Amino acid sequence: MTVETIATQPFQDQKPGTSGLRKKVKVFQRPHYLENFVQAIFDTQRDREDSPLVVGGDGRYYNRQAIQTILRIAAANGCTRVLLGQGGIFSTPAVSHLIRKHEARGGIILSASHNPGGPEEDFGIKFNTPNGGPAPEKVTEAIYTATLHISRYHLLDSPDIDLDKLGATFVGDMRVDIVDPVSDYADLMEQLFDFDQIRALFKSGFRMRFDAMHAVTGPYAREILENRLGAPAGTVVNGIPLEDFGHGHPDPNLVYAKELADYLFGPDAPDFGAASDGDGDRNMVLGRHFFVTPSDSLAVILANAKLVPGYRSRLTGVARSMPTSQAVDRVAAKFGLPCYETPTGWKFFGNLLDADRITLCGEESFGTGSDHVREKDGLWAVLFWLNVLAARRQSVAEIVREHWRLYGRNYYTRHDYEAVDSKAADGLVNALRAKTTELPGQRLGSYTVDYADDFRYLDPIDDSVSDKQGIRIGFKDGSRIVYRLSGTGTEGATLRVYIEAYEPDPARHDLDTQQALAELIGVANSLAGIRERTGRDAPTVIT
Ligand code: VG1
Ligand code: CO
Repeated sequence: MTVETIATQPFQDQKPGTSGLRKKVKVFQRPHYLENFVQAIFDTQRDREDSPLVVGGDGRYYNRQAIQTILRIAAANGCTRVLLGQGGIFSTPAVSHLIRKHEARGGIILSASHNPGGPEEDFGIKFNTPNGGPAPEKVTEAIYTATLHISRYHLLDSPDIDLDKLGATFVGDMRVDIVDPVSDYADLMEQLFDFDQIRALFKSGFRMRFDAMHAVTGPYAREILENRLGAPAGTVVNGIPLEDFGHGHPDPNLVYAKELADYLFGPDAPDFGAASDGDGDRNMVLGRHFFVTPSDSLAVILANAKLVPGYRSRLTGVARSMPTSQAVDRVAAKFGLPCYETPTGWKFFGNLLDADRITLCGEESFGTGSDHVREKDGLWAVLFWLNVLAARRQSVAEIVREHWRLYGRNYYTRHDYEAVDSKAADGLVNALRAKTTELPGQRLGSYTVDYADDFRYLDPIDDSVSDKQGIRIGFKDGSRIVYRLSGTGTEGATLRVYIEAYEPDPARHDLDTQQALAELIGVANSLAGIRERTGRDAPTVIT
């Protein structure tokens, strides 16, 4: 076996977005495309070079081929050891855990998360640093810069390995340990949550459904919920990871997890329902006839953390991404805990977690997590809820309603306009940015603007600055409108509009969300000129 050095030319489009490099599979299949990006990782990430590299993905189409290529490049670049999930499978939080457990040099995760999979669909790759978390901006910038100057990559001329056979194998001199992707992660969950209490809950007849959406969490959920916690067989549905996610869109929300939502709102609804996304880092949580918004979920998790062994008496603070509703802020204030507001994307929580400034964090986009790993974690959130339900023995609806009575309700919605013309989307955001200076003090309908800006984040740990993170318009009564463009889409632009209003009065806690927010939604549409600029009459997805 020989190391070949292959001449290549830069691609101009390898700038990682919110969560790594995401493109159509067809783009990744172009000669040298994946190779260039992987070589750029090895050319720039030289910490702990003698430690293992963790590699795995969500099982989508092209996962297996990409892994063989990555192994050849890793071996040719002097990597000594790789930890690989059996079948090329690892959920994103499981990779994060293994990096930390083995003090690895980092990880390469192959996923386009909630985007569909298949030959015509999406693929993605991202590098996680030795702390287990997604690379911070300075690292992704370094990798991107390397892709712009690359002229060669190294490849070991070696045969494919069998990805399914557990145990050690070699690619040249590089040792590859193929491990069960589930067991270490399941053990970690057992350390954090009261499994005995949850087992007793299932014994008492509590029923749930977990929809793995044909994506990576199936094997994890089966092992944890059915094998270790005693939930009846069949609790986990769509539990076998498929390359095309069964033609589905593995995005756990009311639109794409409709089957689950219909079941939870139907006549035979169980007590609890949950789903996760392609790579296992997101979660949706439902009670019988009740949907929990992710923003509320984060607030309820914080409010009930004392019921969960792994968190009982060790909360240092919380953080939420900027567009996430301010529900958690109210709980933090009551507990006297600091609450940080970060830009969208899990990488921005990393420094706060590493410095122990925060214990829990979350995003409105169905992402919740803690300092147990450095990624958001879908099953972790589901287990947190199960632990709370087992300790309180109330329904999901009762718990959330009681939470609103105590703290008030933050009505919240997100409107997504997908595959919008990129120029139109940029124009819309630029026009809003230009308006921000004149908005404060203005009346828009019955709302008065308090502040308006394009969010700029100063990281309190390393003083790095991230600007242009989204237009925020705050009103005097605490309501907000946020506009930002997605950094994970692969077709045109996706405009996201986030609308939030605070309602302290319990008599007004049972309104329909879109109705409760109707006036503010109108304000958001007309202020940005969404129809005029994008030609769209209605959002593609309303959450
Ligand atoms: C979206 C979400 C963001 C999340 C990101 C990655 O980004 O809004 O909150 O962190 O996806 O999620 P954007 O830029 O499209 O709004 V995922 O599950 O990659 O892992
Ligand atoms: Co994901």
